[in-house]
Amino acid sequence: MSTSFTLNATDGMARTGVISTPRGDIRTPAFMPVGTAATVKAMMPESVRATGADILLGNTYHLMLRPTAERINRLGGLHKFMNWARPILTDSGGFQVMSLAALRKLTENGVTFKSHIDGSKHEITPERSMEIQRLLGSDIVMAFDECTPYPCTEAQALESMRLSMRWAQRSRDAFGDRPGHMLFGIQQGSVFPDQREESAEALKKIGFDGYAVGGLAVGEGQEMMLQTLDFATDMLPSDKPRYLMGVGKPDDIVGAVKRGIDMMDCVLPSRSGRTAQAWTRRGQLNMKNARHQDDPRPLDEHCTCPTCRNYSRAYLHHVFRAQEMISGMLLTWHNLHYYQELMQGMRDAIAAGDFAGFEAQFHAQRAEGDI
Ligand code: PRF
Ligand code: ZN
Repeated sequence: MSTSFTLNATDGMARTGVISTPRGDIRTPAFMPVGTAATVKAMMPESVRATGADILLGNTYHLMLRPTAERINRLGGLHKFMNWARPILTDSGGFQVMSLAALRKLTENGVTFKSHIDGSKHEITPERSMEIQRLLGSDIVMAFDECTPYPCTEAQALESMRLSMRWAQRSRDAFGDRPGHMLFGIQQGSVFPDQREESAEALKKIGFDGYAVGGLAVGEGQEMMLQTLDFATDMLPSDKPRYLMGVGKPDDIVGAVKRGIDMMDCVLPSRSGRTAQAWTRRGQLNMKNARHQDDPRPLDEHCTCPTCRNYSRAYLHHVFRAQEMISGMLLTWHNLHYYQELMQGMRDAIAAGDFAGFEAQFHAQRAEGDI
């Protein structure tokens, strides 16, 4: 069985469609919860599905170190291992090496580093990354790249982007022909239009099943990120999925979809759930705050998630203060539900040809604030 991407409607640059895979459909624009260590922290997989997620993100870097890709493969692959039967996209490892590992060394061949867990020495090359993602059983495999740091000079960005494009070709060659699985290339080039163009042309020439925008949300700020997307997204083929890596806050996501992005991932809804941050239509709430301690209302009276249907702000405040595990569980569930509802709202608005109306309402509700 094969994979496909079908666009159902467009509204300006915004698009809605479906990526079909043997493990299920992915409705786009899609938000992918992050399941780094073979778990979306604090959530059972069936609960993640209940929030509306069609696909999860997993990480080459973490899983190769613990419990190792070979062990997961022997145990029947990542889907079976973590009890998630639907599609999984895996990141290729380089980005996580650069942000987490010690003694990193980048060469033409790949990257060597010491594990952040036990200090053991490892190497990832484009070929090894493809092998690990195959052993995991990933449905959407990411090419091996270097995420160019920000800020950097134009010369540094160019050198880094060209290395990533050579690695993209090696990733393509090593991936081979694997029906039912997709390989995505990753555009780099920092905030420079000519470099983004060169990168897009190199990737298109190699040919991928989807195209990611990498190297953004790395400190340039929202305005610069959206300015870069204004030109970068349109350089990528319109008949293939476009994935913005590691983004973001709800307003970043709305801005990215407006500019033609189909997929995103971010730790924010799950991570912030464990630090008492809740995301709602009216913005961000900090459940640590003493103002919630006598409040019998839910986080959001219009939210249909189990947290909002069954628990008060006073309870959420209490269990966070008492360091009870249910605190992270309830807030993560709500946050993931809110993110998925945001995506569904955008899919519906694009299908109805009223993304502008959706965007206006989104910003108006946030401007009202918590009441
Ligand atoms: N490359 C890869 N993974 C990533 C990024 C990237 O540029 C980013 C940048 N926001 C997040 N995750 N491979
Ligand atoms: Zn809720």
